[in-house]
Amino acid sequence: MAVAWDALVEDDRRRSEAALRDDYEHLGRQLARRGIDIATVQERAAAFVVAVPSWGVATGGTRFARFPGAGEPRNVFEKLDDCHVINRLVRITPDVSLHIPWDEPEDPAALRAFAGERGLTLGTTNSNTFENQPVQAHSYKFGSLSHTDPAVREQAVAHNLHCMELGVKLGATAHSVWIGDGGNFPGQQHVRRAMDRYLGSMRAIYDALPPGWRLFIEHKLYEPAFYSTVLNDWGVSYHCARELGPRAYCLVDLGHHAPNVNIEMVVARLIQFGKLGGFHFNDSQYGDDDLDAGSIKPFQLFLVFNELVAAAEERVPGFEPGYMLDQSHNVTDPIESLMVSAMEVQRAYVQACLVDRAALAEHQERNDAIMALATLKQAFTTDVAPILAMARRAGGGAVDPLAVYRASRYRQVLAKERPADTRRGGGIV
Ligand code: RM4
Ligand code: MN
Ligand code: MN
Repeated sequence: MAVAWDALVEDDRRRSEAALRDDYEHLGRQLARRGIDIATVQERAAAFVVAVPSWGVATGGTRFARFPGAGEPRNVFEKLDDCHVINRLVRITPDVSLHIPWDEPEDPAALRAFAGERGLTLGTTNSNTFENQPVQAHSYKFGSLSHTDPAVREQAVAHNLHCMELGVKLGATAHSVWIGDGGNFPGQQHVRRAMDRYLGSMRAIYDALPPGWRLFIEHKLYEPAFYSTVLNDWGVSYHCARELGPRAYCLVDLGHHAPNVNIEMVVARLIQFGKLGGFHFNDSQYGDDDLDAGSIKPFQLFLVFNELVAAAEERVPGFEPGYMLDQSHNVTDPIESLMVSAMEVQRAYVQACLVDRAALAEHQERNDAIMALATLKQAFTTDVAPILAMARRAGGGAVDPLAVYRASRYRQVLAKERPADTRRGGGIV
């Protein structure tokens, strides 16, 4: 469908030019007083990238209901069209993570070409053994990679091998495994044996990892198993990644921890132990809420990036985390939510780039807790919006992506091409 993005973006740039320049110059003077060159920070902002999840461009749902809207993507090609819109406006999301079999292409080469024409890469494959597919011999009701029945485990391993073979054709370089395995009731599972079985299956997957690829394993405290999960926290994830070998890494989804867990500490430890593979960014109030990044705990997001930027600046060997979003939208337009999240993650990164690390180190040496926190707060409370906007502008994106997107009426226009599934209550606003 033809939206005149170039014209809309041009309008937005013209409208905002004077105010943006004013704000940017003012911030530039403020930062210069702190010994920071705003142009250098802008370059770092522009170089930042975070992948979007193909599954995030469709409306999610809860275990109670899903409210599909008109104009939603109906297949992986339409999903990539939506991902293209996101990147067209925010300029920091050129990579898309695929979920298999939700995104299973009939012709992988055609899908890769379709993505390439839109300036997108397909860097990570995600396997799905947490639900049954219409055609499959064995059920995952009681688990997949850790199932008691070897036939179920073999089927789940085969699915992961398939994902990686497909990924090679798509140009991916990483495979990510999250399982729903666990127990809903005390006593349901022999906890140690389930772990042994999981590791056995993961070894088969690790051994088939294509050359140059990394394997990510994602822990989660609970859900869909409500009493225990097999890969329940970062410590277990770390142990498993170590057991598997040097190309296995831990993936941290911000919504997969117990309330109040100090996630930046988890991140720091995984960096220190050489096993931080990447992130699924989102935000949460209670559990795996999959809310937009930065909507509930922006300071926590900043503190996570404080660890990441420190590690990058210290050139910690092997430090090369992959940044991805993982969220689900029930009440917002997924394109808007993903744009907001990408920009919030970028904001936290840029704020972390402003931390006066020499001063922080000195306060830490002197055990000056007040000044150490003040140093972090100085960076966190700096309004870096003009830097982000200028980076987008220089990269050909929108100064105000939400405004441009709304002006495009993309979803309304698409509603005709992609009608909602009214049998499931879609389309009623
Ligand atoms: C899980 C987990 C996985 C994602 C699925 C859809 O909670 O976060 O990363 O693939 O949801
Ligand atoms: Mn996730
Ligand atoms: Mn999740």
